[in-house]
Amino acid sequence: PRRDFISVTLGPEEVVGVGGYNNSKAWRRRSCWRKWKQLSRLQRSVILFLFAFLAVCGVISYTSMGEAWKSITNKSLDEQRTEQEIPGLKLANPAVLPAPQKADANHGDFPELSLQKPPKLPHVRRGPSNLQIKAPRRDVRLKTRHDTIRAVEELVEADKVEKTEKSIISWRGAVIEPDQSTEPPSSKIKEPEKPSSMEAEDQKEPVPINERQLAVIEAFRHAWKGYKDFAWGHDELKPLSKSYSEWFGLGLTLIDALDTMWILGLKEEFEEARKWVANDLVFDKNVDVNLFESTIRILGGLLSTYHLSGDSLFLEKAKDIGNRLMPAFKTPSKIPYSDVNIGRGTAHPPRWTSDSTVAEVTSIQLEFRELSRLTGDEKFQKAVDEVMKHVHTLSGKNDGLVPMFINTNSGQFTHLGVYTLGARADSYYEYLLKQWIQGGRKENELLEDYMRAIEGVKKHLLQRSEPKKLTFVGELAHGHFSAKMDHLVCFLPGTLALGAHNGLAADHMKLAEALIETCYQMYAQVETGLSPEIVHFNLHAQKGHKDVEIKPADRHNLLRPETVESLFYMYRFTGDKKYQDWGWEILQNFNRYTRVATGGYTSINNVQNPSNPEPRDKMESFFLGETLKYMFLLFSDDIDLINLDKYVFNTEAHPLPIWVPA
Ligand code: DMJ
Repeated sequence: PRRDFISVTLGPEEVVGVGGYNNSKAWRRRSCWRKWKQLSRLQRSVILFLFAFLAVCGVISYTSMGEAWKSITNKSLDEQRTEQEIPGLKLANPAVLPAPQKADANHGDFPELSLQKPPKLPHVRRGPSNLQIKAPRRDVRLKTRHDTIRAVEELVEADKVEKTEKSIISWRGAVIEPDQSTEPPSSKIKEPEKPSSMEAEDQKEPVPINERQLAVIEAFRHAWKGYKDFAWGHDELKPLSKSYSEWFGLGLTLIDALDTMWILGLKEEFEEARKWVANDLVFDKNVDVNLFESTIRILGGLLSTYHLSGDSLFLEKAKDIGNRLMPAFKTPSKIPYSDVNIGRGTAHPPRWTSDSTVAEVTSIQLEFRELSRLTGDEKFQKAVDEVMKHVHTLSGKNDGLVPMFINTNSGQFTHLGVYTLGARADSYYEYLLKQWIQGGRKENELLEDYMRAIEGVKKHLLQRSEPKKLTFVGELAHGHFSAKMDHLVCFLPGTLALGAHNGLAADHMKLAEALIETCYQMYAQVETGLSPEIVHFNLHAQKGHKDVEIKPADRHNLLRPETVESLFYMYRFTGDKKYQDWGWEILQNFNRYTRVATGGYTSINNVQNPSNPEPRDKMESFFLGETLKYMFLLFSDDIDLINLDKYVFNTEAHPLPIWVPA
């Protein structure tokens, strides 16, 4: 059925010729070859030559291109790695530091660089290492070898500084700088503050100790020998009977003397005393102590020794005694009791009254406030601030002058109408000013009370004696003026001078100058050249009478510090050498009439009898804590030996840091 078609068989050429399509590989090969055959011999030679030439060029360029590509690839990898290690830092040179070379040699290599001063090391703050701002490790571009070497040296130096900063707790026979930025206590409990350390002072040329200071050191050693031989670890030396007396049984003289030894540079004695504190000072004792006395002598002494030495042992002990004294504040009025049993944690007033002494409850503030600042525990400061705030508001003052007693139940002054700058009121005035200074001169109520009180002194208590017209501070009892002045009042010229130094009225300095002259006369007009405990001034000229009269009951001398203390302030602020000379006279008279040959110094009963001053057989702890310390400072011409813009002395001569130095 399918037979009606025509079959035609064609050769390859004919198929193409008729326009048919064939793209097979075999056909294409055959076609190229036919074309090549159709070329002339010359044409074929030229083409072959061109192919050969291109092939040679290709081989050569392949080799060099490969190298170039390889290096490009490697470099970018290096850069990527460097970027990961030091973000933002691109090194122009390979990241390999050349070996350090001497600066000079280096300088020769790079004549275009002038030799610069060594770069200032970044300031590293004092304080616990974890709080220190470390020397920044600079992300610099190290452009030259010179720069590189300098950078390495800087880092080595910075590391050295860091290590030194961490390890500073060094013996220093004298001055120590408080931390530049001590802060008032915060409300949060924090790590203990590091003590004001001393490196700045250590870097200074030490001021040589002069002859008079050496004499003080000798006197101290003599006193210390007596204490060590006959009273070691007890409260007070009895140098004549070669024994001791106990008051609290807490090594009072030893603790009071710690910072004096530090300031005088008595390293061996200090180390020995430190060992006693570490091994034998125990506060867990069933013993009644006087809150004020143990605060100013023990707490104050431990705190200042901590600041001077940087040794945390003293802070630990300070915390312990501070805590044990706190029960004193548990009274209906929050005015503390006079006595505390530091073992039992109970407190009470004296047996015969529920009153406390005004000076006592208002002269524990510097110490408790500092304890709060150091521990971060505000309970200490709160308790003592409350007392000051309360006293600030009380009635019963007379132009800023306070009575001598305050009741722990009612919180009111008692025994109204008697005003003195002496016993039972003295350090109230001193601590108004000193708390204001300690806190950075911001607490206006304290300043107000201080300024008002000094006006009160001027108005009610100042008089002039005859014949020398010495200005003195008497007492007022129910409207009657008494020309009686305790030696204790001789703290006042120093305090007035300190106030004037801190910017208070210039007439305070004038008054200080007049009063220190009087205090000196209380020594100079007496047969032994030593002041009695109390003097009465003559208000009327009488033939053959001096300015100073002494009653038989008042003619003892307890080796008290107040006049020497004020001489020290006066010399510091005026530079007038007469104050040093007066102090020198007093030291010589202590040596003449109170020195005990076998060791120690003694209080005497009669300053009017040079042939028999009647030794009392007792060396008070404040002779080492205060009197000799102020002597040593008075004879020094180094204002940085306890700089008064950085430290404030408590009423027992223990220097505590000013929180915001002037
Ligand atoms: C010291 O304990 C203190 O100076 C106190 O303020 C007054 N009495 C003695 C020194 O005389």
